[in-house]
Amino acid sequence: MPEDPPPSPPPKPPAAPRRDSGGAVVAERKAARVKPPSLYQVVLLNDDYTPMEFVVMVLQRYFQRDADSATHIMLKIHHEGRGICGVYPKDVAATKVELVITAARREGHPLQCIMEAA
Ligand code: TYC
Repeated sequence: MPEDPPPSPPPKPPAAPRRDSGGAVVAERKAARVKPPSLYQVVLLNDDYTPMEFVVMVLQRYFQRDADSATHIMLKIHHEGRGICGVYPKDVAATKVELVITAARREGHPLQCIMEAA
């Protein structure tokens, strides 16, 4: 007759709370897991009235594009109807949308700027 496997050892009691050298109980907590912020893309939409130069200026001023990159993105929007200006955490994306729309309306342009989950 084969022997039974040895019984598993009894469960260990919970560890005693740690005490510092002065005898105080030291509270320990796992570091909170911090989720990376969810990202949003800021998108410009084409229209028939906003001047190309204004869109290029917006891309340079609010999205840190150089002249070539800004022109390229503007032309893509002009031909395809929309284009991504950049991808940012939610609050940064919302601020950029607000700044772009405020600047456009101040100049009387109908430019549309939106944010979408990336
Ligand atoms: N279609 C505009 C024009 O011909 C230019 C334009 C480009 C407007 C991009 C908006 O997001 C835009 N003047």
